[in-house]
Amino acid sequence: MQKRWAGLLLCFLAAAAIPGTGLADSPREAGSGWVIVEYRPGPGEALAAGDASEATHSRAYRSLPVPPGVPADEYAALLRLDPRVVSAQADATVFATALPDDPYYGPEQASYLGQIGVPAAWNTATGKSTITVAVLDTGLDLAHEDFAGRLWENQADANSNGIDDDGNGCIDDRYGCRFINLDKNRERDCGYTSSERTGAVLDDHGKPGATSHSHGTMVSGIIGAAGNNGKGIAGVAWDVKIMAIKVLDCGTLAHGGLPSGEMFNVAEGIRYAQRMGAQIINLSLASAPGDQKADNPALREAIQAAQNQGILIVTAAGNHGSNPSQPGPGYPAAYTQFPNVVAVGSTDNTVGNTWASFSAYGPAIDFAAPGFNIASTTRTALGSYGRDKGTSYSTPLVTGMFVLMMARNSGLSYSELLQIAASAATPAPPAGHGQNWAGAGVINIGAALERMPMAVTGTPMHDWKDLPPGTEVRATVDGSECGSTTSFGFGPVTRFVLRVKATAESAGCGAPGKTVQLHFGGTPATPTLTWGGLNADLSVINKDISTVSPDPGAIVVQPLGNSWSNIAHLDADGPLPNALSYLPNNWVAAMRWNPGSPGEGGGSGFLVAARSAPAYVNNWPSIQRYEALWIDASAANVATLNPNPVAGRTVQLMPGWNNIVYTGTSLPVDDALSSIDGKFELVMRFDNSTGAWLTHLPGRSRYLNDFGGLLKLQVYWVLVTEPATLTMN
Ligand SMILES: [Ca+2]
Ligand SMILES: [Ca+2]
Ligand SMILES: [Ca+2]
Ligand SMILES: [Ca+2]
Repeated sequence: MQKRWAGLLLCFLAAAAIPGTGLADSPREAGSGWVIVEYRPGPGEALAAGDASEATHSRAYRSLPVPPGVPADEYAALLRLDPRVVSAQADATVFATALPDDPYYGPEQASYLGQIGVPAAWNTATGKSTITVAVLDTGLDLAHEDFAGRLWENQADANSNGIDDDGNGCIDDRYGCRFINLDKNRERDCGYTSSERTGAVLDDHGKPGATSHSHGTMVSGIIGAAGNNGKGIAGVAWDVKIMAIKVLDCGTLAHGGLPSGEMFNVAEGIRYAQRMGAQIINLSLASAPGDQKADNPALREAIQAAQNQGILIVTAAGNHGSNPSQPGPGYPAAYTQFPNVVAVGSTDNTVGNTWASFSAYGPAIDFAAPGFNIASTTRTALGSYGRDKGTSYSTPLVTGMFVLMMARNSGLSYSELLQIAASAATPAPPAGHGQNWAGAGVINIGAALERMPMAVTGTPMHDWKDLPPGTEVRATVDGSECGSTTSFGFGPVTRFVLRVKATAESAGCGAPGKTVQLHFGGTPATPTLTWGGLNADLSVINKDISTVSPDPGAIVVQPLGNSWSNIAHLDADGPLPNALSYLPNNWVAAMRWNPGSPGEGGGSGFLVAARSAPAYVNNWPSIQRYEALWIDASAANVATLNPNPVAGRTVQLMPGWNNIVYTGTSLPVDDALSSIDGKFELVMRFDNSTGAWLTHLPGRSRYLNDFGGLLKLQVYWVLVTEPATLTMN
């Protein structure tokens, strides 16, 4: 069986332990929520003559903190109303360059990580523990100090009972799984006793004193060793989960101490990684170039399945570049038919990131990354930290880049990530052989992060009801056009998928602290979106964004139908019927719903005020502003002055139906009624013009509800289950 599968070669050359080193500094901070205000010079603040050349300095700029709960832009708009204020605008958030305090960062890593923009990338993303990278390699030192909290775990089989509890084909696979065939050499040199798939994923590469060792632990550390923890090195991603999949043995004498494995087991490892939820797979391994046995259907099917699920496979080109007869990359890097397979070559980062003469080359190479003196974690028993060279170690730098990109925006496809990484790469200098060795170029992780767009998906709405397919959806930032698309029908709903450009792609567009304004059909929508700073996710999924009918102006017009209409009393408090003098003269009777609480002995019912009946007929002597009433009249428009209700008005609601005048900001129903969350079952509105009842059932699909939001100064019926205080802001 084993002979059918090609042997694998590792893509590293020689490792060395790192000597002791000093500490790097670690300035870290993040600011947000400030408004820059420019005040006019007041009396007695006239400029001194000598200051004329520095007029801008003599103006009074001040930085004011934004009050909690208030969008910075709105606070700035408020301040601009002050006649003493010349200008006020929300401050952009900037971040100090966050350098990690890991002791080997400065002396060992800063040079080559600086060349590929990693410190700049850390201004906006340092990783995310929700992202899982499967490392198919020699395993991992699970107890290493720089992997504390970075181990992916399979909770469903996190025991040692010898049983595959979760039926995933691997026994006791708490941290990952081992896929290695047993043979005589492995039995003798590695101490393996079976080919069984188990959770035995400890890195066993190298013996004490060996010049090379800990391949899997090194590869994993480059991707995701804990950063800024004051220990060892910093991974490109300070925070990520590593799934350890052992497909390479300890390095048998038969292979000169080089770890090896079977391509079939690599395919099995890819399938395991996919099943168990990895988003990226790192393969710092390759077959010998030209070994056609390595191109097998099992491997192709596993890669295809990973591609179908949007999983990136980042794989080493191999170290055969110095052999002119077979310089090409081995498999799986050699596959060009799978766009999710990213083949990585090495630069010589000690000589201007030129081609590293060991690095395999050919059409399949997609990116290059530094490959010399790459520092990382080693097995604790062998000294914990070391450095090495080879495409094995360029590959995890590229994997780390994709982790940071996914941390910055979780909503992009792998092909979008690849396109952004390619556009951000630094063109590579040509090599003497004249062939492609770096693909799109040398990765620039900082530039890639700066180019990440905001991804917004949802439904374009007006008053929180779907607008039709074909609606134009646009985004602006400070008035600059930063992306547009057209909505489309998706079953019964309307959808859009919008990319909002970053300022690195289109000047004036997104940057930390900036406000993104969406427009549906040319109308500004609410709420606006904020371009987040450090470790904020730029993916916005299904947030309710809507254009909203404008609030009533100085005059509020309410339509009456023929017969009964439900309107808001916006005029002053007063005795009935005189207080209703704004109604047409033909009104007959008015009623008000009086909610009651049966448990407290009260009863619901209508209070009545007839216009020209004897006083003893009426049980409703006076009305107050913001009461809702029914009026029996003929069709007309009723106009009253807008009382401009203040925010924070409260209404006491009783179990059963309540008829209210909504005086808060126009909002989606759930937001408008958040103060009685969980206590209301149904909201209704009577359309006076048509005489129809409209309903909104919380939790029901939006397209089945008649309305989706509460609009300012409209009248609603709310069915509540218990006494509740509604606050309208
Ligand atoms: Ca299992
Ligand atoms: Ca088990
Ligand atoms: Ca560390
Ligand atoms: Ca490729």
